[in-house]
Amino acid sequence: MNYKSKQDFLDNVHSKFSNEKEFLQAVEEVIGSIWDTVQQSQDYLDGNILDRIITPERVIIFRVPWLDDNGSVHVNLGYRIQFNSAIGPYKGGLRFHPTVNLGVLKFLAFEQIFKNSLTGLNLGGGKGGSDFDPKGKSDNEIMKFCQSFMTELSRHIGHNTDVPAGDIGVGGREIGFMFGQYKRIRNEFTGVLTGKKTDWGGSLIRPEATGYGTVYFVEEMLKTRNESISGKVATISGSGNVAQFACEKLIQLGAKPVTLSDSSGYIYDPEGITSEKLEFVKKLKENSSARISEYAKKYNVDFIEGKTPWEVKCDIALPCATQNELNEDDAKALTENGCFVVAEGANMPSTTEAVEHFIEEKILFGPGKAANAGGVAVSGIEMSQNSTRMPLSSEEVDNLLKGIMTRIHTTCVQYGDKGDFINYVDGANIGGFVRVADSMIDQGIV
Ligand code: NDP
Ligand code: 2IT
Repeated sequence: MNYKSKQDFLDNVHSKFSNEKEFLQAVEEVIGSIWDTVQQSQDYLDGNILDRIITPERVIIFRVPWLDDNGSVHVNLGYRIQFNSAIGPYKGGLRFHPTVNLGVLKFLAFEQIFKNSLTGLNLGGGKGGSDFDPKGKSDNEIMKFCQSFMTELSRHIGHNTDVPAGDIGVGGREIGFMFGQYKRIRNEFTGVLTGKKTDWGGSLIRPEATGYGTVYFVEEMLKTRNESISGKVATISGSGNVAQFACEKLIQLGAKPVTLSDSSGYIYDPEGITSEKLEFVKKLKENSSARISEYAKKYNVDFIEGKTPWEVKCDIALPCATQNELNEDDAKALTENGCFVVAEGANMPSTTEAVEHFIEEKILFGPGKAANAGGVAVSGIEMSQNSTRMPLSSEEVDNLLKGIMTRIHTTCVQYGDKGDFINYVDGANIGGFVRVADSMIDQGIV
């Protein structure tokens, strides 16, 4: 179908998916970047690539019943969005959080298509999860939930079909419970999940990969302005997996991270978060109910309740918590305070208006699908270690990760260079899209 204009296409998408607001936000951004590229290709137009790429190949929604420690029965919704397999098996994380719904998971799976393409590996796009809230649950309840979730999910995934991993609320412990259940049901030991512990098939550096990769991407962006990370002040949101390892790499490279946060508020440590203080955070956050405010008590710094850290003066800001956690006012506060680098460790943490502001101001803005692709890239490397049954050393994986982040940066420059500045949003969207679209054309109308 040929659309009269970009607006005509977007109006149609809006009318079809009016209650999936995060999905609409993600689609609108990608379409904004790729529209001209599509109009210039007769193959893309003839193949109706736009309608096909915004439509998931398959959406699975299922019941997850589980028993709590008192014997009461609970029911949550489980999901897996198998969005696009043009360049590889579906790949993407599982999120357990009460805000999970179809629109959130469709946005995440849609973003994942382009992110995975940018890694240069053979990974399709997928995402899944549940509205289950891990906070306040016992280990036994988490295990029961994970087993019930996997009992159904196991019918739909496989190491050559769809390979889930972690995301918000899903880390090594949950991957362990789900892997155990998959193995029991299918009687096979395969790399069906990534983010496994190293004793049973996980990759070294996978826990670190998203945060480290985001900082490697920042390094590449800074090089375009003959700058480096050393000596820069950085604000970080979140205090989970991505935030912790972004913080760790910043410390290693001589920057001064001054904030971390969670859904209750943020801590501001003007002296800088050191390796020792970060160890405290890692231990603290092994319990998902623990609050970052404990840091403020222990190290006698400010805890700012109910707010995000974007009001703090910094050179570099790394949103590493969740979607739409940085709005237009936050973006203005950041640039007015001199911040000139923003890299998204989280998926779509900046609102549409915030992104527009960063681009108008021509700062170094690395969108999530480029900046946080290191996590899924090392998941791809985990899959290849599982296939060859040959583990790599930390140094080997870290070097591969650096190489991939550098190549993603090069792709962003190739497609996003506007002469006087690099639009990394266009660069990532077009660079990620072209490979998937060409593969879809090669494979016919499927
Ligand atoms: P974790 O569960 O380890 O940590 C999540 C952090 O974000 C916690 O500090 C949590 O605070 C905070 N957070 C979550 N939801 C909200 C909310 N609605 N409002 C405010 N704060 C919130 O998750 P990850 O670190 O793995 O993921 C963080 C982000 O990075 C997500 O956007 C994820 O999609 C993205 N990402 C993750 C990758 C990975 O490999 N893990 C790879 C690429 C991207 P609280 O404890 O209070 O809930
Ligand atoms: O958003 C993401 O890229 C992830 N949560 C990681 C996905 C993966 O398969 O490692």
